[in-house]
Amino acid sequence: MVEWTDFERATIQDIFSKLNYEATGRNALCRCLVVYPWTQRYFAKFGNLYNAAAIMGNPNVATHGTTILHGLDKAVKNMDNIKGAYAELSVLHSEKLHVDPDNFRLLSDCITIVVAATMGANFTPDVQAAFQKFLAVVTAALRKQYH
Ligand code: HNI
Repeated sequence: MVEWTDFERATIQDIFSKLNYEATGRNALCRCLVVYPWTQRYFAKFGNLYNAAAIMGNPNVATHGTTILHGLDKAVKNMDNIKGAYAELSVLHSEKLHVDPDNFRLLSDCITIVVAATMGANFTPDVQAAFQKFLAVVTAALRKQYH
């Protein structure tokens, strides 16, 4: 089981209590699709992903970005059993969507960059350490059902 300090728990709750899910989700998924263009292969049905402007203006990308960020709520609410909380979602990404699990780390990095840009000076090294640990635990949980 993952051990969390009081500071880590409080930091994660604080970040998500102040999060703009729509803006953060859209910006993070856009970054992932632009910076790592091979990830676009999973979203063929989303329509025009031709360039960064098209991706930023794509309503399906915006909607899915919000879905992903709300997907993190499951971990925020189950800090002591993130692995169990993501078993079903891991199976979906592995067996139905066939998402290369390395992409979880890439999207997590994009989420971190967007949160850091939003928080500015408040995204201290201690806060970053807690947030990246949180996303690393989520990523490990999403990889768990891959065989
Ligand atoms: Ni992901 C669907 C959460 C990473 C590609 N994804 C979802 C759903 C959630 C979700 C929630 C909706 C499930 C449902 O409909 O029941 N995805 C997450 C989370 C992460 C993540 C929390 C990591 C932080 N997903 C990724 C990555 C990719 C990805 C890295 C590909 C690069 N996800 C998808 C695709 C779908 C999806 C594709 C289906 C979208 C659709 O509408 O068909």
